[in-house]
Amino acid sequence: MSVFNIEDYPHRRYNPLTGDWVLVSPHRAKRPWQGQVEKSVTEEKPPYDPGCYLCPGNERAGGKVNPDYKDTFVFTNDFSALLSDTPHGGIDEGELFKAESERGICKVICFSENHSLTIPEMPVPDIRKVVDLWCDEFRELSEKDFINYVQVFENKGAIMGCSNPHPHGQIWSSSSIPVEPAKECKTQKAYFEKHGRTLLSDYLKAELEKEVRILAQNESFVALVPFWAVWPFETMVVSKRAVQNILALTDEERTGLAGIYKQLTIMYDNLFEVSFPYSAGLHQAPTDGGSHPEWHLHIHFYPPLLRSATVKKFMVGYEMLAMPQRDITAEGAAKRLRELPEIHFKQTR
Ligand code: H2U
Ligand code: ZN
Repeated sequence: MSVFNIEDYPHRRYNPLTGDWVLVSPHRAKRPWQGQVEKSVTEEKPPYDPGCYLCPGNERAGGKVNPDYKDTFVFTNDFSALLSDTPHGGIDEGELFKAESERGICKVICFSENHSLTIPEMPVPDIRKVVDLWCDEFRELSEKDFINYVQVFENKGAIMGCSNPHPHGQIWSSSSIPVEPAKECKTQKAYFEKHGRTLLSDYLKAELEKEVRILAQNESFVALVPFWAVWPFETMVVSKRAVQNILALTDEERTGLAGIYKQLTIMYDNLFEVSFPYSAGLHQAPTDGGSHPEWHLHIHFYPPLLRSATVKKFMVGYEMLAMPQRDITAEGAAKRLRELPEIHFKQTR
């Protein structure tokens, strides 16, 4: 047998943020593809849709009417998964049956009054208004006694179960720290206690030296494909400064966040010349009153597409029963994304 190298041989990669592993099978990326590859169709949407529950002036479920807003608009989710007045309680029948009541607040955020836009098509100053709204909401929610974690996220595209193309995101905030951020709390704390630096500042420094997985950067943020990516074009945006949450960002850094979000999502749209679906969300320190010097603000992007505008990766079989697996390497994905034009494909037509 010849000597192992990471480009050609199956291996597993460690995710230091979660403690999970991913199986990488680079040799399989070379196999022929016989499935379908459909051409993307970009249907143009109107800037106002009378049937959209997020457009200004329209009625939502339950009869509430949206104001005639401009730019951003936030409201409490009409079908909130978490409620602020859930009574305290639970089930504790020993080791096998446990349940705990959970309190929280869920919000919906419209990014623009314009139904036809998405973030990569919005001007940076308008995306900055979204960042400012995230900050305002994060501050307000974090100040509540019973809110210990705030999850800001965006579900984009029908393939992700997104119910409406109007540009929007959500915030779910809760009393307990949810599963994924809880893993990152543990790993970042252990790393910080050992080294006195955040895990992601050391990781970012190493990635900036290696360059192979870097996609874009500005003064304040870096976009990269993490070494341990699971989804074919999974990426992360990491702040250059080790800040615990978005409230610690300077004015310039807030604009930097808006800028990198646009840059990255343009790459995504340009990859298959389609409005690229994904779930993305900010990971920030818990809002439980602790100072959390170990926490380092970052954003995960989990897009499902694999081969074309319609062929997505399925997390099935071995992945449901054993562990996640990928064929195209993180480095290969980074190279493809990095080499795309910087201008949105719609502007070149
Ligand atoms: P998606 O981003 O996954 O499409 O979710 C949109 C949210 O909007 C969803 O959580 C809420 C749903 O509960 N919603 C309202 O709050 N009011 C409505 O009139 C329809 C949808
Ligand atoms: Zn709309």
